[in-house]
Amino acid sequence: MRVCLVSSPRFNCRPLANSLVPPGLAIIGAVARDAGHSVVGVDGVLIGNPSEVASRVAAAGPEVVGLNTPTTDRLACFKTIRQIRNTLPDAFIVVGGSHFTHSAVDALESIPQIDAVVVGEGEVTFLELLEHLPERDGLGDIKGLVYRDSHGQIVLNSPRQPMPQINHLPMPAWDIFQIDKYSFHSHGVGKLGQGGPGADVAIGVMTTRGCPQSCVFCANSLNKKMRYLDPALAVDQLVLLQKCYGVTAVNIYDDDFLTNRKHAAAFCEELLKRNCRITWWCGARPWNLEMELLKLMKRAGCASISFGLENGTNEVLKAIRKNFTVEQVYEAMEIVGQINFAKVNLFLILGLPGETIETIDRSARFVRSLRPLLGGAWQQSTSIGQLPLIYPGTQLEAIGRAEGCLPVNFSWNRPFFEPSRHLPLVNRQYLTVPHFQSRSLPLSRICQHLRENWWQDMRRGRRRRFRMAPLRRLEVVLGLE
Ligand code: B12
Ligand code: SF4
Repeated sequence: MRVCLVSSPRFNCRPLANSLVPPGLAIIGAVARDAGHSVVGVDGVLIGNPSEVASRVAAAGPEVVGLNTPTTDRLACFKTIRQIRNTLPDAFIVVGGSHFTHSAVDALESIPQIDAVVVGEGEVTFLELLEHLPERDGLGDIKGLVYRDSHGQIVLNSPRQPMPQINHLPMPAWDIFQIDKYSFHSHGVGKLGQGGPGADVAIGVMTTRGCPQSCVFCANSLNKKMRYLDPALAVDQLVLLQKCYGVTAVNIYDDDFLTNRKHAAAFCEELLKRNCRITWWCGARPWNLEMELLKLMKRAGCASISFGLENGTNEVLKAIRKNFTVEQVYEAMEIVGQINFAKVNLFLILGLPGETIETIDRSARFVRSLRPLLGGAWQQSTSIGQLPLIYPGTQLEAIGRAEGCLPVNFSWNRPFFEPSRHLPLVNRQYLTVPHFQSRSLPLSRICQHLRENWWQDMRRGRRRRFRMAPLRRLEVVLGLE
């Protein structure tokens, strides 16, 4: 089959170079190509305009078109799908990834141009789908597929379990995308950060799949089973990226790089053994960190770690099921602070279940108290206080429905805009995603509190940043800029 894999344009349909090669599409592209299909990629995110994306897709003459999108960019993706259908009336259009996985039936109901949704991990399901096309016979036997049958009925097949292991997977087909046109800001690490063509290239690699935790706002419900990539195979990817693509920095995509400390250490040892000198950064849970392992990570090229702290009070951490305490976070930061990483990011979300005005202030004070521990890393740090967004398939979606955050007839695959009068300064793409707010603490109250209590702090010398508040405001509140 001739397959074309397309990344979604951003929410505003403008080209964005400061992005990453789409990993989900790159891996299913590799699997399809290994099975003998002809695979091309179209960088929707770099092109921007949906009609332009559609004409590039049409030029490739595919029989199958595959797309994915984050929820934040989905409206641009839907436009692109419609344009592709106009130019290729007979192509089979299939979508996948987290957004469509958790809203599969809704997507087929709302967007008649879509033929099928691959739910969960796509490697095997997509391959089986290609084997059943173009006749479309036997689609009902493919686990993990939701599709429209020849009578227009939506058919929901039985689910596909996650693959037991991931060592057999090929290298992602990065080459089907214009890898040298991408650059992703690296939180100020290394030479990256310029963006645009010609800038240093950063790309993502996974050394594990899965996360056993169950944070209420996270869409990982189908991705709980841990799988570990053999460290030698993970390092093979880094070496290839460095040698063949000139990649200078790598984002380790693992949900928590430190879920299994032995595996993390083995990956670092392998990098050192093979003398693979490349800058990388990762995300981890801020608890129970080991000094020796962090030192090893630094020696192996880790420049930065991001921690999803979310809140600085134990009540809210418990309510959102983070499974660590502020005392553990403090201890963890005492250790991280001694390693001298270039950068340590602490991510916060304001207004999750259990939040009160008092916990917001306490969180802010707690995060501030970590500053002396992190020294220089903190100086460049970005700690994002973001308002809570509801993504499909999360526990927060159910909680949000009960709190009346989603309209009664809400659909993940039809246009939605959060009324912005209470959130005048939030990034626009986030207004396309429903926000969580509890009846006892509406977001307008949070914004009002920030304005009344922190406005002067926020104004001081930082006028240019105002547009992004309150996302940015909290950074200023906490003295992070
Ligand atoms: C790395 C990462 C990022 C990176 C890079 C994202 C990028 N554009 O490449 C950064 C930091 C930029 C990022 C940003 C965001 N992210 Co993010 N991110 C991840 C993370 C940790 C890994 C993604 C990944 O590479 N996975 C590896 C690949 C192989 O898996 P995959 O993409 O799921 O693909 C598989 C299947 O889904 C399927 N598949 C995927 N696409 C397709 C397409 C077809 C046609 C088919 C058949 C199959 C298929 O097959 C693949 C192989 O099995 C995931 C969590 C996770 N563990 O997946 C969150 C995740 C994708 N991100 C998430 C979110 C919320 C965001 C943000 C919206 C956060 C924010 N508030 O700004 C932004 C969106 C930015 C944007 N416009 O892309 C959510 C997605 C929720 C949603 N419904 O969109 C996730 C799932 C985290 C979570 N658990 O809640 N993210
Ligand atoms: S937020 Fe991070 S730790 Fe929590 S469930 Fe999601 S991936 Fe796991």
